[in-house]
Formats: sequence, structure tokens, C-alpha cells
Amino acid sequence: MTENRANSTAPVTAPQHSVEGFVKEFLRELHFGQGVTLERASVNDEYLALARTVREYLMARWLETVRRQRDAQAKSVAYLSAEYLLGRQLDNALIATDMTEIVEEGLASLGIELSTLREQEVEPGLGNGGLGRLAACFVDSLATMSVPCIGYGIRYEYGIFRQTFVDGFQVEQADTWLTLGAPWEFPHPEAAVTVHFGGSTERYTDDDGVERTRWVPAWDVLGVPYNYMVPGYQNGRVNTLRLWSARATKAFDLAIFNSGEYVDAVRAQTFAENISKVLYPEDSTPQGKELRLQQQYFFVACSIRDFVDNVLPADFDLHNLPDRIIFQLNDTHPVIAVPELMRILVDEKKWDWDEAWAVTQKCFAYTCHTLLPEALEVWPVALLGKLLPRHLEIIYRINDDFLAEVAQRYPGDELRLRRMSIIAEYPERSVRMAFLATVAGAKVNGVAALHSQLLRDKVLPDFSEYWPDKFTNVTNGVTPRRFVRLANPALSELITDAIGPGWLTDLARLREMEPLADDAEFREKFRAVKAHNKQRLSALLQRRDGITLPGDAMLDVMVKRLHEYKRQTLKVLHIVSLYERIISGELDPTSIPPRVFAFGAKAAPGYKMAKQTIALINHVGRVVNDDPRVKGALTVVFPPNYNVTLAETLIPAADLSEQISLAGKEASGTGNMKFALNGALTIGTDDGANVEIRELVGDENFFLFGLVEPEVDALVTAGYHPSSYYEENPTLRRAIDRIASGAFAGGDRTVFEPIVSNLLHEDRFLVLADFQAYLDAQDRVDAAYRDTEAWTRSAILNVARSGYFSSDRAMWDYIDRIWHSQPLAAR
Ligand code: 26V
Repeated sequence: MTENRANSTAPVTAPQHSVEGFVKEFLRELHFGQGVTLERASVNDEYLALARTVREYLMARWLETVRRQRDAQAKSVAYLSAEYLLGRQLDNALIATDMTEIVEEGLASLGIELSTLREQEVEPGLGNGGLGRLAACFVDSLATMSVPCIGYGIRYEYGIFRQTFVDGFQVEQADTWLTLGAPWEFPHPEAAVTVHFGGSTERYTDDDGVERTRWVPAWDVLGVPYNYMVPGYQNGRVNTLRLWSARATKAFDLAIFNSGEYVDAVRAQTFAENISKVLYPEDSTPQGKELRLQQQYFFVACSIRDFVDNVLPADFDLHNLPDRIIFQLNDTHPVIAVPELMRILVDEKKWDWDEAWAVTQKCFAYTCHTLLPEALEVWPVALLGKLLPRHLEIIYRINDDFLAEVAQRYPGDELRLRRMSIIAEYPERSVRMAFLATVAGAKVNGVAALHSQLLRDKVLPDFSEYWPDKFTNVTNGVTPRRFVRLANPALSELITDAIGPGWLTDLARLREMEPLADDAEFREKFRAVKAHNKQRLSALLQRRDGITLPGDAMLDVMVKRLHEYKRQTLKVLHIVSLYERIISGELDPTSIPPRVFAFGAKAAPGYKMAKQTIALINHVGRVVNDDPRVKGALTVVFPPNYNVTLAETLIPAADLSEQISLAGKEASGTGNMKFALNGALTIGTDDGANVEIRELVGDENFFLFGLVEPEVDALVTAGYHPSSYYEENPTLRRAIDRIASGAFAGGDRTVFEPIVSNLLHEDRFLVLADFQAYLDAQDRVDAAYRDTEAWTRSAILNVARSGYFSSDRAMWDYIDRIWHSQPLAAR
């Protein structure tokens, strides 16, 4: 039967690549897919029909890619990530298939504007910030490089909340990305996988007389796979992203239902389905969330099962698993996959422990994305033992074996054993997931050069001493398809005119633009692109939020999650200081270039200080924007609900990119790369990938300020007293006093008191220590901006020298240093 089917597979052909072919297909989708005529179709009908039409152009490539990957039996990357911030799919698919013009023309012939349908798409916001967006960039690159990869994750019914402002305060709304239809996903309920939870373990003797353990779980759920296409850029490849959705194993219990207990019957279903219901936005309190641990185990258990049972051939010898797969752990969220694979090999396949461990250690690699101790996940033993009793036993055994080895190398070094134990004893007995990942992983990497160094020296020093070769760096990257080609078509055209095609898949070629920085005519064109992008942003903000941007001003942008370590407060102090100096007569507003300060940031719903900071920005904005004394000179805008879609219009319009985290706190940053690639200059600290950006674009094209990491360390060790900066710096004092006076809260001194008192008495992230250096750097920015030609030259050099930050390069680095996999040969 299977043989027959394999032999009779008819080639799947894409619809005709022409305007007529497209129109025919689109109308067919409208009629037979949506059940409407063109006359009666809503915008949503048209969007869904268009999405389905476009995906048909990808279908043949997808099926062919999957077939070829199977046939080649090549090593695959399984990217395990709890988050994917994909952004809108339509435009990306159009660019990948080179269909934009055909579609635009075809739709126009029917009286429909492509741009209207684009706007209809709600992006799948299945991530919080940089970590989720990085995963999306990586799968894009692997598809474009023809490298076999499956992305595995969770299909959250509700992604990151939609942010609104009420009186300047953040209010969260449910993200209903699925309600108007989900044309990009392919559910496969028939391929559901069962995942077990709870219960206990028991010992038994198997038929060969070997003592074994089995897990007797208490409850289970189904994982239904939803497949998404990940199109490579005009290369005929489409990889797969497989996101899991939880379903109850029995839709409802008929017996209970028949006895009239309807509520009880649906309760079981609701309980199971809660697992993939919402994305955790709580990155302020990562611990103690049972549901989150359920989510983590749920998606990795489904993914490993899927790979072993469905992707590998039926007769595959799992001893060869490391030749066929590398599970890349995107942070610690999927680390429970390690004991899960051990459980499958030891309990189900009945392997020896050592044999199983040898294979497991070759199948995983771990990427760490943070330096903040509070962001490193730990799971209380009590919770883990209740939810996954067998996994806890396996973790104990891994730890015992590991510590025995360490004890052999360092006899008598009790303290070291305690430091390196996967199990922490205080303040609560718990499992340190980063340690487990480090012990199990073939490689451990940080995400920028400085971060990887600090990871070795500060976060995992004992481990890097123990396994120096295990540690490596892969500096992050971003996909130029979405963040240059899609987001900035005008710049893309200018680049192609200048250096020819091909740079979008070989971004180092941007270097060829360098000489053009000295070409006055080219600079003129480059400025025209920026001006065009500012107008495009202005129109969007007007339409979207009723925000009016002043015509000709420097656009100074800070967009990223709201966290104290990122220091949005430092930016606010700069604005308040300028405002205060102007209204007190110290600063002539016409002596500085007019600026628009644009913010975009979501705060975790439970993170009070972050939410206060959002309110402060909005309140400062209201006062500054309404004050005729600064009109034209200073404008503050904070469009709500910053997401991938908004980034695509904001970043290409920016002149100045704010990357002002406290040195040693931002692992990498990836927004910083997107800005540089779109011709914004960076004002930034010596942190994360800023370090590499500055090295590449050159000191003279980057505004560096602030303490460096060893200085931060020394200052904190010596005892940091923020109030002394307040007392000694009158400019700083006046800015803080103005906030404290209630000037931005209608005279109410209590509203922002927590922020003021935090700054003066705690200031964990040394905002006050860096304040003056930041202001000085901003003065250098103003001076540089006045010299239009020199500024444009720097902006062009930022673009030309940022090719290194392509996620394609990052993927090659992973392949060389970690995965040792291969692209599939060209046809
Ligand atoms: C951050 C924080 C900060 C405060 C308290 C608790 C907490 C918990 C989790 C996190 C997020 C850590 C993971 C993460 O998103 N890291 C980001 O990964 C990006 C991609 O590598 C990188 O560019 C960012 O610098 C890094 O913050």
C-alpha cells in the first residue's frame, strides 16, 4: 500500500506564475474557499483568499523540501523554542516567491489594493521579545540556506497581550490572533501525540531479569501539531515550523455528561487545553508557575516523540541519533527534553544508562540568553516531582554521576560540588535548569562576544573551567529578508541599484557600498529614502493612533521590552532634563536640532516598576507635547502595542538608535542590529552586541558612553550610592526634582514617587551613575546631526558595515561550531 502510494506520487504543481494565473486562483479561493462572490466579499474574505492563494505557490516547494530531506537522511536541526515572534506572514511569503508585483497587479485589476489586505493580517505574537524574534530569524535563515531544520514550539491560543493605554497606564487586552481565521497553519489532529503527567514511578524486573523503572502517570493530554511553512528566500525551499496545541484526550466524559454534570464534563477538557492557552508574559517572575512547567514539558515531549516516530524512518537505530539530529535548546525553557530523551531510551527502549547518556549528550546544545541571575530558571523539586516524578529521578541520577566525576577531578573540594550541583539546596531545594543544560549539552553558547565571555567568567565559571571546550560564542543576527527587504523596500532598491542583486543572501556584500558614502549624489538618494520612510511612519501613526509627527526632525527611537536593566528611565531623564533646561531659560530650543523621541515597549503585566515607567513616559510626553515653549523642538511619541509589524515601519525611519542598557546586562540585543542595517546611528553602552557593532561600523560612527562592565562591577562592590550623584549634579537634580514635584502628574507627587525613590535609594542599574555621560553623548549626537553630509556618510557606513549581523552568518557559525550539519545540495 505504502509502496504503491510512493510510486504513484503525482508532482504537485504550483499555480501559474502570471497575473492571469493568479487572478484565476484568487477568485477560485474566494468562491470555493470563502464561499463569497467578489461583489459581496469583505476585506477579511479577500485577505483569507489571498493568503490561501499565495500559500499554494509555496505548497509544491514545501512537499518537495520535506521529501528531499527524508531521502537525503541528512542531519537536521530541531530548534526547540517556547517562543516564535513570527510577524506577518503574507508579505514574507510574497517576497519569498517573488510574487509581489503579480499580486499587486492582479488585485488592482479586481479593484483591490494589496496594502489594504496586508493590514488585515494580525501577526502571531507567540513570543515576548528578542528571544522569540531570534528564533523566527533563525528558521528563516536555515530555510534560505537549504539547511534541514524543524522548528518546534507551542501554538498559544493567546500570544503576547495587546497593549493599550488608559490615562497613560498600560492596560492589557487578550490577543485574539486566531479569531479572523488562520490561513497559514495546517492542523493535523490525526497525528496527535499523547503526553503524560503526574503519578508515580515503580520498580520491576524485566523479562531479562534486569531491574527497571517505569512511570505510572496520572493524567494525560494530546498534542495536536499545527504545521507552518517557513519559506526560504527565492530558493525553492520551504522548511517546517511545527507548533503544538493541547487537547483533552477525551473531548468530554460522556458518562458524566449523561448524568447531567455538564460543567464537570467540560472541566477536564478546559484543564487540558489550558496548557497551550496563553503565552507567559511574566518574564519578571519566571519561577513558580506550574502551568509554565507543563507547557515546557508538553511541547518538548511532543517534539521528541514526533521526531523519533515520524521524521526518522521506522527501522532507524537510535544509537545513530546524533548523526541525524541536534536539539538546539533556546534558553532553558526546553531543557526538560534532556531527561525526557533519557526516559525514552532507558525506560522504553530498555537501554543501559551509560549507553543512553552517551547518545543524549551528543544530541543537545544549549544557548543561554541572559546574564541576570533572576532570569535563570530553577524549578522547585517538589513541583517537578509532582508533575514529572520519573524525570526528577533521572535528573538526580545525572547529577550524582556528574558530581562523582567532579569529585574525582577535585578530591575533597566539597564547596565546588555544592556550587556545581544541578540541585540547589537553598532557599528551596530546586533544579537549576541552566546547569542541567550545561552538563547535558555538547556545546553551550552565549549570544554576543561579551556575553559569552561573561557567561564563562561570571555565570558558569566552574563549568567553563571543567569543560573549557564546551563553551563557545555565536553572536546573534537578524534576517535581512524581513528587516531590510520587507521593512525597507526603498533602501533595498537603492542598495540593489548600487551593488547589484544577491546581497540579500550574502549580506557581507553590503561592504561594496562603502565607497558610496563619499559620493554626494548617493548621499542625497540615501537621505531621500530616510525621508520617505519617515513619511511612511508618519502616515501609519496618524492612521493607527492619531499621532501627528512634526515634519522635519531627528527621529530618536527606543523600542524593546520594558525592563529596568534596559534603562528606559535614563532616556526619560534626558528628555525631562532638556525640557527643564528649555523652560528655565538655560537652553535655547532653536540651538538644538528638533527631535522626536519615539518609544515602543510592553511591560510584563505583573512588573510594577516597568508599568510605572510606561506611565511616566506617557505623562512626560503629554506635558512636553502640550507646552508651547518647546513646541517644534521636543516631541515625545509612544504608540501602543509595539510588535514586529510596528517595528517594520519604525526602524527604517529612525535616525538614532537607543541601546543604553547597563554594561554587562544585555546579553546581545538584536534591535540594535536592525537599526544599524537600516542606517540609524547608535547611541549605546559597551554592552551585548553593541560592542561588535561599534567595532565594525567604527568608533566615529557610533556614540559610545557610560561605564564599562568591570567599572560597574567595581562600583557595585565598593558600594554604590545613587543619592551622591543627585546631590553633586545640578542638572540631574533638577530633572529628578521636576518628576518628584508632580509636574507630570497634574501636581500629584505620589504617582511617580516609587520611581524617584527607587532611583535615589536603590538604582540597581546605575542610571544616575551614567546620566552625565549619557547627556554628553547626546550633545555629541546633536553636533553630529547638524552636519547633514557627515551624518549621512556615517549612516551609509553603518549599513555597509553591518552585513555581519545577518542571521545567515549566525547560522553558519552554529553549523561550524555546534551542529556540524550540512545544507542540502542544490537541485
Ligand atoms: C529577562 C528578565 C529580566 C528581569 C527579570 C527576569 C527576567 C526573566 C527573563 C528574561 C528574558 C531572558 C531571555 C531573553 O529574552 N533574552 C534576550 O535574548 C535575546 C536573543 O538572544 C538577546 O538579544 C537579549 O539581549 C536577551 O535579553
